[in-house]
Amino acid sequence: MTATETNAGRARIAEPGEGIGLDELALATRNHGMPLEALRYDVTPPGLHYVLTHYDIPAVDPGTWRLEIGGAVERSLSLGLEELQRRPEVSARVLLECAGNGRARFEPRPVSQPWLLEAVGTAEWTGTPLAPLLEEAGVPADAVDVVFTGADHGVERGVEQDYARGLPLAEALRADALLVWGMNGAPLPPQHGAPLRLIIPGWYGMAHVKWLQRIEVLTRPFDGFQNATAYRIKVDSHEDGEPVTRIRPRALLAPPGWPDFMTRERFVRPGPVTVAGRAWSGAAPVNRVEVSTDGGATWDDAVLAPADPEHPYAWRAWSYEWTATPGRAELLVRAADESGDTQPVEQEWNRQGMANNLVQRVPVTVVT
Ligand SMILES: Nc1nc2c(c(=O)[nH]1)N[C@H]1C(S)=C(S)[C@@H](COP(=O)(O)O)O[C@H]1N2
Ligand SMILES: [Mo]
Repeated sequence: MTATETNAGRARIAEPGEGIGLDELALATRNHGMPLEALRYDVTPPGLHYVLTHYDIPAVDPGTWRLEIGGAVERSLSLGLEELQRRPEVSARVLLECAGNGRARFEPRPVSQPWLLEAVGTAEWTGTPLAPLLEEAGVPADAVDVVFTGADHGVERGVEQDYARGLPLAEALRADALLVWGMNGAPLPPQHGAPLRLIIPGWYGMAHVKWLQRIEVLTRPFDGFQNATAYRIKVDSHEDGEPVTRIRPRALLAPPGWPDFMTRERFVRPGPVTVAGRAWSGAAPVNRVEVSTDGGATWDDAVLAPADPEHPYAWRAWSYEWTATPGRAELLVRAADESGDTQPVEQEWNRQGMANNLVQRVPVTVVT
């Protein structure tokens, strides 16, 4: 039997009222989110950063591993980890967010990794710039895309593949595109792509290829599964759809007070409550965060931490002073960025559940 016969080619949409299934639960236990209380940290502590792996974490021996750079280049390069680590070293604080963040909030629900809102984290990544390596290999004038291939292998909607993503050449040549071997001052952990991964600040998670082993320059657009079939924003399955690229604006709040163990419902006491969280956008700097404490009827500006020019692709802290009065309240938060983009209050559905930056709603009971 071929892989194609074992699997349907199309993404499945849940039936109306269909609960999360065991297959989605299996994905959710492998791929964990960042608990929202961790929004308090500038840099997400080890183990709290979200994880998303399509197939298995591959076994890679860093001693024998090599990075191959080839395709339409003037000279192919092959580099071991130590050779890479002798190159100029830089660190950058960069936020990652999975393009599927918010998927399980869509109605109807696209069946895949059922993220609520936690598929996000900010790390300090250490490595070396990609562009000088591409220049050493020699990029031809008619180059279009650069393809990054990981050491992980699997089958997805019937298509057997190594995880591979193409990136437009201009993005790959950005001075802040990095090949990294370190995370938060320690070696890159297995689940985050050891020994080497790509970091392309501002893009949704799928572009930051982990367990990187091959970089290929193409003189045509890459038509592999993760670009041509997956990561497309489309409503009808027959459309080509728009490719998923940069992170849309989003603000999240760390739910205040204390939770109920089972329902995660929140409780606070009456009086002053500081509501705080983080905001980000991959296209342009965030310039406004607004909070509603009445279910979206009225909005008020939150206080945004000063912009940090050292870390343009990290998240930004914000806070809001709320005076809680007994009864039920619903907290909402939304961010806008300098490009004029903001978060929708009503869902803008697509069939793969991509880039859903619908505003967060947190019901809170104010107890006396
Ligand atoms: N090789 C490889 N790279 C990958 C993936 C993968 O499955 N295989 N998942 C991508 C996706 S969808 C996301 S959201 C990010 C997650 O990175 P993290 O697990 O370090 O948070 O890695 C990306 N890079
Ligand atoms: Mo992702």
